[in-house]
Amino acid sequence: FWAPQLKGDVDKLECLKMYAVSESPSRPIETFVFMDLEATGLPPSRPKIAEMCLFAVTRHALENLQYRNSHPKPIPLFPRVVDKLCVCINPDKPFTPMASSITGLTNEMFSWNKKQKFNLDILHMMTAFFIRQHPPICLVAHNGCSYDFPLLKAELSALGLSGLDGIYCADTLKAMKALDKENIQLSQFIYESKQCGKKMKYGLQDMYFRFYKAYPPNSHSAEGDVITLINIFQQSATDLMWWMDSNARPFNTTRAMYQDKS
Ligand code: DCM
Ligand code: MG
Ligand code: MG
Repeated sequence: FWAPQLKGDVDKLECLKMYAVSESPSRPIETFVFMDLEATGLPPSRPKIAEMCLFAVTRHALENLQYRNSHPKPIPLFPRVVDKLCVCINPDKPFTPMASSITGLTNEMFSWNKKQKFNLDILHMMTAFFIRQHPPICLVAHNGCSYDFPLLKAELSALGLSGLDGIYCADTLKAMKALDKENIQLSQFIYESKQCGKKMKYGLQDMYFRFYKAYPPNSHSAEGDVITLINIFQQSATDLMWWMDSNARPFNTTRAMYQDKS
């Protein structure tokens, strides 16, 4: 009974320490770069990236969503003006059976298709992609603080690179939990869930189901997950952007998921 409470308190302390040394952007974020990574496994397996997808969407697009009339409520249309970068990366490490099964990726596919490893060109592609976006720029990933950001940091660190200068990052899973807690959004849904004694679920697919009453297509492909993330972001874009303006932190303050052994 005590352990989880203590762990929670330690997490809170870690968060406070982190916020003490990091700063949120001094002006509103102008570009949200939605990101998803597929990799060889979960954090304990020291995964390597196999696929990276970035969709850059402007604040303007998210503040001026168009809707398709639909019953019982209108559905936001996917933004039309979006820059996209999807890259296959030879992870040079065996996939765990689970990771291979959910992503549909195998090590053979990368060698058959002569795909290159994570190298300096990936950083150059990302940098060129970012230079074309209106700053401040914020990377957005679902569970990003626990998975995508530390993993990207680990891969960059392994190449001796410090990170992504001037880029912020924010985690939609954290944001959606925080907003639910503040009762800013979805109060009706929380009320209904509590009535049924159900625990709120915040996974990408659960969040999509919450809004669209169907499971998202192309789960566990980097591009499919980015599209799903944007679809759920659009459902409470104003609140999420507001939360990120004050809670985004510099990507470079991310701690690598693991240290390179070599
Ligand atoms: N992953 C895994 N096992 C799971 C879920 C995820 O090994 N049950 C790993 C492989 C995925 C990566 O995490 O490529 C990213 O997960 P997601 O597809 O949810 O973005
Ligand atoms: Mg993901
Ligand atoms: Mg994914």
